[in-house]
Amino acid sequence: MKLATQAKIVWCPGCGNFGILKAFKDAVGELEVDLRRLVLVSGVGCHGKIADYLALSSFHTIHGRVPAMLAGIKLANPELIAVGFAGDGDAYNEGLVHLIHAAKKNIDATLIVHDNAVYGLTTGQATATSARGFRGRSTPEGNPEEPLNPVALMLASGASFVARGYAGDASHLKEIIKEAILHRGFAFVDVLQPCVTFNNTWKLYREKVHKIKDTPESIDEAMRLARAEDEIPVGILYREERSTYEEEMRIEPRDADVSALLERMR
Ligand SMILES: Cc1ncc(C[n+]2csc(CCOP(=O)(O)OP(=O)(O)O)c2C)c(N)n1
Ligand code: SF4
Ligand SMILES: [Mg+2]
Repeated sequence: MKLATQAKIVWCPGCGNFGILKAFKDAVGELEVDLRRLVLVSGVGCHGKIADYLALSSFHTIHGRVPAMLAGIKLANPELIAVGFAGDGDAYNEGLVHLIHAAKKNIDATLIVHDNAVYGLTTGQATATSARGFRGRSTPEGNPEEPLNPVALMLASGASFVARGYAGDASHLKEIIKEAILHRGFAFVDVLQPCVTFNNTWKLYREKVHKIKDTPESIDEAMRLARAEDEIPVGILYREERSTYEEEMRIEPRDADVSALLERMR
């Protein structure tokens, strides 16, 4: 099945979102997942448009509530494969509490965060992941705060799969996304995504990003990599097997074929 839609892509030329779109499409193609079971959720922001560019069932939800929607989908029908796309402002500012609780509960869903370290759609305000000193609309004199480390936060919150990807390496990101979708439990992927218009980090990432070979055995080692500063490690930093919230709640699987449901409603 073709995943592209008729929608015109309105992201700025050179935006890191193109790499994420490509990686996701290729991951879904290679996994050969049952597309009737796949449900997407996207948040508010430039990243949120990704749902318009994929011919799949999707919700475009309100700002910060992507993890809450993923939880709702899985509690309504655990047979569905739920994948969310959020922005950094979306997930790490507006919706931070929802993110932490989705990880803590171990909802069986994947969350991909388009982390451009800026509020892109609203033209360049600082978010939780903006670098100290970042100059934008809300911080003309430079951001006075240290950035949040979302990967370290997710490790501390109990996410059972934690990864960092890079939009400039769609092939490596595709492999991470495949593993995230296959993971049973909350799979979190923070994607370093340059915003050419309001926070152009291409040069920085080209110099500092480096791929890790193996996933660390311990959470302490994962945390050390998450907090590394001289270079930025990308790859799967942590994974563990743990029962999911849906299993603990003993939610009954349902028929995932939406066409049969629609037929019954006619
Ligand atoms: C509750 C709420 N607060 C603020 C806004 C305004 N708003 C719309 S898009 C946006 C920026 C989104 O930034 P981010 O989540 O980082 O996504 P990006 O545009 O960078 O992909 C904001 C603040 C909103 N829609 N809802
Ligand atoms: S404003 Fe930034 S994040 Fe939004 S489409 Fe343009 S380059 Fe991409
Ligand atoms: Mg952003």
